[in-house]
Amino acid sequence: MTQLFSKDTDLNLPDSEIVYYNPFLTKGEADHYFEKLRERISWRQDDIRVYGKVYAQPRLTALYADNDRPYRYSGIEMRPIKFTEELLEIKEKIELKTNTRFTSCLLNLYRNGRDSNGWHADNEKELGKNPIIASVSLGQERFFHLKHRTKKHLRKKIALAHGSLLIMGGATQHHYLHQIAKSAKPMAERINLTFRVIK
Ligand SMILES: O=C(O)CCC(=O)C(=O)O
Ligand SMILES: [Mn+2]
Repeated sequence: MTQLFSKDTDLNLPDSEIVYYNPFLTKGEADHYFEKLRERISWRQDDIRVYGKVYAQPRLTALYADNDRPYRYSGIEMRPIKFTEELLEIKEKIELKTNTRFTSCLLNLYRNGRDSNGWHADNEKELGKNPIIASVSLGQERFFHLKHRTKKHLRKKIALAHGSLLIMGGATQHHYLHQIAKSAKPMAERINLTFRVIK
């Protein structure tokens, strides 16, 4: 990881390759993209199936891509919309930093502290064996929790700042789960973009 990416915080968690860049976007860029994406993305709330029960997903989502390959998780199949101008601009900045061509972006809108994203790994088979995930955060700072699947002492939580970029690569998804937990504190909206390579 440290060879791949030029600088910033390496999380130094065993069995993972995770780097946090903050800031990645300037405050002006981050404010601009938050406004544009809030307004222009086709946000939707899907039903998910967990242990046979159906729930409304606790956040809004959208899928954009440069192809029409679907993405399936939690019993949902999402079909992508063509990348918008803003997403293409952000994608290009990330590609310069990571030397990777991303095909798709899964977006999340957390409306308040009750919205969340439960423990999971980004390990769907269409992402391939050791997926690289590039995650941009805009708006309300929220904690991103990581925990090792078997070594219980390996856990970390990091506050994802407005305009930051978190990259997960290597074997991270095999060994770690991540989540955005609910919070009882008053929280404004947060937009998260996860750029992925969908095969
Ligand atoms: O909102 C975040 O920072 C994480 C999103 C996430 O893990 C996902 O969409 O798979
Ligand atoms: Mn994830």
